[in-house]
Parts: sequence; structure tokens; C-alpha cells
Amino acid sequence: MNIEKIDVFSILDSRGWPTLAGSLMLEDGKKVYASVPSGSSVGKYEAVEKRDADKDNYSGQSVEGVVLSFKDKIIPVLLGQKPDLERIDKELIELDGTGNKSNLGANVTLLASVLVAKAQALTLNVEVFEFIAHVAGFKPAMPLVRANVINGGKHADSGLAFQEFMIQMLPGTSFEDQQHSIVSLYHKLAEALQLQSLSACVGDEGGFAPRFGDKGMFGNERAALTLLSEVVECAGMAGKVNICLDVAASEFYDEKYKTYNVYGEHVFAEDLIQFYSDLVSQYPIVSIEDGLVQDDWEGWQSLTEKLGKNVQIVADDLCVTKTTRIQKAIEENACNAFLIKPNQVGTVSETLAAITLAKSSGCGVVPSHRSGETNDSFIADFAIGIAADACKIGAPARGERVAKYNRLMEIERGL
Ligand code: 2PG
Ligand code: MG
Repeated sequence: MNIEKIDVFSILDSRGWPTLAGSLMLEDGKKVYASVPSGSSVGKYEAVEKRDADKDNYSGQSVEGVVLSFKDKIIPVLLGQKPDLERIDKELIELDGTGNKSNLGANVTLLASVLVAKAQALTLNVEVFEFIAHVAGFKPAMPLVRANVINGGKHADSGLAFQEFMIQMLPGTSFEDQQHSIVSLYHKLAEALQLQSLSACVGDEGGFAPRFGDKGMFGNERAALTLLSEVVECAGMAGKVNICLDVAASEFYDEKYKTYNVYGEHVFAEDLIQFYSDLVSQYPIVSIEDGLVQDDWEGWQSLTEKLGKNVQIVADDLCVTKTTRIQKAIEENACNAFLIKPNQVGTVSETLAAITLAKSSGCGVVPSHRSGETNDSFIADFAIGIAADACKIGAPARGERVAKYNRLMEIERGL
């Protein structure tokens, strides 16, 4: 069954900025749809996302020109072909010809790649998660959900330096039970915030964005963790809920002074590591993502050495789903888990290669949504297909996040 028609267009993402979407029709008239997400705390080694860069059009975020270039360069290559993910991804990589998709754009190549993956699943008469599992050679499994319930950093104006405070149930919990607990804690957290006259408005990933006020260096982060722990305890769930952090430390790193700029103070990597160590001893923190800046390999080594035995040390900006950087991190013991975002590399195949490498060295893999999302729930299928330890899909609120929860539930029911 060959590809008969492809349509590409611009839609709005969850932050109200344009992003690429498209449909692919096979000869038998069956269609698949896909759209691509977009990050805001973007690592500097990520593949390039193409925008029109016309300041007068959606403040430089429009993708109309990108749509035209997709039509010109990609559609002619795909039409008439069988949807064969591996082969077409290779063609896309060759056509781009750069190491970071700076020619075509990772949003362009990823849209094509996901459309082809979904179309190939259709021709094989399997679900997308089954197709991913088949290509990657894994047995599908439900992941633990990392629900981002308090938003800071670039994702909210809460003033919190840390970007994400996530809750995660204990391993072995069904998705239905996970969702049940996450949702009830999420609403209890809203009540607790309101009781303290703090805002229960939400940030980009659906987590609350309270302004704790001026509590001094990292005082707000402690306040957030304490509140979260209290809510868990009041709900009678102490011991059943773990906390995961995405510090997104590159976002508050001061290149000039080589320190972390925290509430106006300069903090050195050693002090930050000590701070994490204190937090880990006080709260049930099981994972710390991007605890340090994306270039500090030595710092990452120290962090992993100090906490990596009991805590997952997750590289997002450090390795950006790129096999060369993942290989370096493995060799240098710079972390013990990798965040996985397909749009950081630009094709499904390259994302799967990154996962295979990470898993073969015993490291954890955590597929992730982006802060700017669409209702496409591909990442939920993907996380199951690669039997991920955990996945980040945001809070159980906002349509684009809930789409992932609902898809996970749909698949668990079917399984
Ligand atoms: C992250 C992501 C997703 P963004 O840092 O892990 O939570 O954020 O998409 O803004 O890069
Ligand atoms: Mg991150």
C-alpha cells in the first residue's frame, strides 16, 4: 500500500504558537494525522526547529514558509512510496545532510517521520505502540507517569527556579490506579494552595504555578516540596508517592561567572549538588533531571557519583536524545538515565537508536512531551512501545496533556 497524498499545514500549539501538522493518505483512502510539539527550555545541542523568523508574523514563530518547504522538498520524496519508517527516515536524514537538521528543520523531518510511522502501523493493521515495539524489538509495557504538578522556570511565572515538580507512583501500579492517585492529589494540591491563599492557576504543562513569595535562596523550592509532601501525607498516601524534579539548570546558569544564578545569588555546582543531596534526604525524591548545566560534564560526574546510586540522574539538555552525546555520557558515567524527546533529533528512527543505546548500557529512558504540545498522543504510544521506565506527560489538566493520559488509559484497557 503506497502513500497517495500528503497534506501539511500550520496549527496552534498549547501555548498559542504555530506548529506543523499534517495528514497522510494511503492508496486505499485510509488516513493518519500527526502534529509536532515544541519546547521552550530548549537545550543548545538540540536539532534545529525551523520557523519563518518573520518578526511581523506571529512574532517570528510562524511556520508558513516551513509548510511550503515541506511541500517542496519532502512530499515529492514520499509520494508513491510504501510507508517504511526505517528507509524513509534514512532518506530524510540524507536529504537534510547536516548533523542537526539545520537544513530541513527537525520539526519538518519529525512530522514526516511520525506520519510514516503511523501509516506503516496502519498497513500492518497494528496499533502505533505495537508498531514501535516491533521496530524497536521491545515488549510493550505501561510506563510510570511523571505528573508535573508544580511548574516553574520557563514554564510559569511562579518565580520558582526549578522547572518541574513531578509526582510518580510506586512501580507496579496499573495506569488506572496511577491516574486515580495523580488526579486526586492534583485536586487536593489545588485545595491546599487555595487554603494558603496561593494561586491555583496553571503553567505550560498544567501544573500549578504558585508564587510562594520571597523565601530567600531556594526557599521557594523547599516550600513547594514541603507543600507537596504535606498534601501526599494528608491524602494518606505517604510512602506511595515519589517526587521527581526537572531542575532545568541550564536556564539559570550564568555563563559569565560560571555559577548558577539563584534568586540573585551566585551558586557553584558543588553547592548545588550538596543542596540536591539535602533535598534527597528530606523528601522522597527518586529522580533529578538536568540538575546541572548542559556543558559541565565533570559536574554531572560528581552528581552521579554522589547521588546516582539511589536517585535517577536524568540527562535532558546534556544529551538531547543524541547517540553521540549519550555514548559520551555512558563512558564518563555522567548520568544514569536519559530523557527522550523525538523532536530533539528529528526522526523516530534516530530516537529509537538513542533508546537502544541507553538501554543496552543499563540506563533508564524517560520519553517526554514538550512544554508546547498538541493533541497528538504519539508520545504515549511511543513510551509504551519502548517499554519506558517512566514518561513525562504533564499534569492531568489542559487538553493537550490529558490527551496523553486518555491514550494511555485506552491502551491499558486494550492490553
Ligand atoms: C523539559 C521539557 C518538557 P521543554 O525540559 O524536559 O518538560 O520542557 O519542552 O520546554 O524543553
Ligand atoms: Mg527537561
